[in-house]
Amino acid sequence: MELLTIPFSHYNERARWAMAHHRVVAHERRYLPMLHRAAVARVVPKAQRLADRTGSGLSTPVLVLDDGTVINDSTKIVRWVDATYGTPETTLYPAAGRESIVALEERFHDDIGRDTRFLAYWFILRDGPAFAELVRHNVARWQRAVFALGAPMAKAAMRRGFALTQPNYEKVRARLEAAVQALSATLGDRDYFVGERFTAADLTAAAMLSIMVLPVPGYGASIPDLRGPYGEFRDQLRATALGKHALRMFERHRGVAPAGWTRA
Ligand SMILES: N[C@@H](CCC(=O)N[C@@H](CS)C(=O)NCC(=O)O)C(=O)O
Repeated sequence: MELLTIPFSHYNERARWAMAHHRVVAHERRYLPMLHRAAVARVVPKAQRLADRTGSGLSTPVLVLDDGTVINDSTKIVRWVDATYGTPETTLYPAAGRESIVALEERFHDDIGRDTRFLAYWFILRDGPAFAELVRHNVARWQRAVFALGAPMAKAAMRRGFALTQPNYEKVRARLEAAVQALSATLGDRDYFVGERFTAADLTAAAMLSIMVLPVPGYGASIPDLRGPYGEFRDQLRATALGKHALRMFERHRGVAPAGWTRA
């Protein structure tokens, strides 16, 4: 099977992590933002291109099964992988906690994920060397060449697409800080969000926060050292209960890509 990704995106990390958890192997086809659109349009049928609260109809990740079935949403991918490969011991949705897990997952995906993505783009687009490094280490040479030509246009499109303005930055940062505080209080000093084991709620919380607490062990893309305002905000979040939970989940449960995982 194939997984189409924007490699450094946390929605993609979420799908990769669920696959690694169940030792499911794929060929990962990695694209830079904007270049992903043509690749996704080639495999996702028109009727299946549905925008949601966070992504366009051409968003990544997209999982293409060997029989041609296309699953183009990280939540659906996590559920499909778990239903297909999970056992009562390994499932990310143990029956006893399922309802709470699904509710938490939705909140992490819709709210935390949207805001951490905004902030990651906000910070990285203001740090030329870090952005160049992100591009250099994560995709094939032809994409780097195309991107070098179109970089100013692509950056402008991302600024427009995510409405990266100063007032929005202030609003999103305050909203994320409040959400992190509330979720830290919900978690308290427990290791996991639901019950005594690792579930899809923990995986999604950690994946959605990951790009704001990097580096974390096992992340499926190469991320530059975060300096300046990005690094300062990262340090602030790593000190919260939610930030510590994310680091703990990556340390304990992320592992490396299963043998046989390939990338282009
Ligand atoms: N609800 C989708 C959202 C995914 C999403 O927003 N993906 C971003 C990664 S940064 C993306 O591909 N954005 C580009 C686009 O929407 O065209 C999911 O969970 O898979």
